[in-house]
Amino acid sequence: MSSDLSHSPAPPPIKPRSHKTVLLGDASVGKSSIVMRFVKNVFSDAMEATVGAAFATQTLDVDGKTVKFEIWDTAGQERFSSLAPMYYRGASAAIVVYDQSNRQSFERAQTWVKQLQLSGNPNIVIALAANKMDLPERATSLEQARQYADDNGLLFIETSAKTGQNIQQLFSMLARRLPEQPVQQAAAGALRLDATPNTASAKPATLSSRCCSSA
Ligand SMILES: Nc1nc2c(ncn2[C@@H]2O[C@H](COP(=O)(O)OP(=O)(O)OP(=O)(O)O)[C@@H](O)[C@H]2O)c(=O)[nH]1
Ligand SMILES: [Mg+2]
Repeated sequence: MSSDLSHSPAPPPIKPRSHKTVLLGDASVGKSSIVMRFVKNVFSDAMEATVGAAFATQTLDVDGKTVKFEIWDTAGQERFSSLAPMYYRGASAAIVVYDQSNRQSFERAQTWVKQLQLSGNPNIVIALAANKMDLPERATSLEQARQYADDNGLLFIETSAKTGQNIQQLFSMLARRLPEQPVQQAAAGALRLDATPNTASAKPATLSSRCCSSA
């Protein structure tokens, strides 16, 4: 006897994979600007320095799967550096950002990579983002940065939060490397910046003047 499946209840919607992702890097390298571009598709020449950290979420469709990023955008100023472990602890992914026109920020990025590698989370996926590619000055050659990334098992990409170049690609690249197993993390104690799914057709959300700074 054949069964009639036409009245079966619809399967529950599949929850997107959720991944705690932390941005680290020197002050003013463009961490918050990268997050703003990814989450709201906007850029400001007058971003305020982040105080402590800011939190945002964004989903992205990659290869037919929806991935949810729970993003901790840390403050790069030296006085906040001791807070960083709180934000990268238990993270699935880290984006270490430097400013291509600033040599010191590349050195600082290497310090963050070392710290992440010693942090006791061997499975963390780390991407090195060479930001401000729209600027003509190059304080660090791309070859050198790419070689450093290869030697340390990091993903590497050149980005511009200003023009938007490679910002989606940065997160897609991470999404492809992240494990299937969802990682749910609590997100208390910081400004929340929820956003609509970021697909190719998604419209940019309106800019919040308080975005990405928990001041
Ligand atoms: N030309 C150019 N400027 C950028 C880019 N990304 C950020 N900026 C500018 O760089 C400055 C610092 O950007 P933020 O995003 O605040 O940098 P941050 O890394 O979050 O800084 P902290 O919060 O202090 O750690 C701002 O004036 C931005 O407008 C970029 O891709 N190109
Ligand atoms: Mg910032």
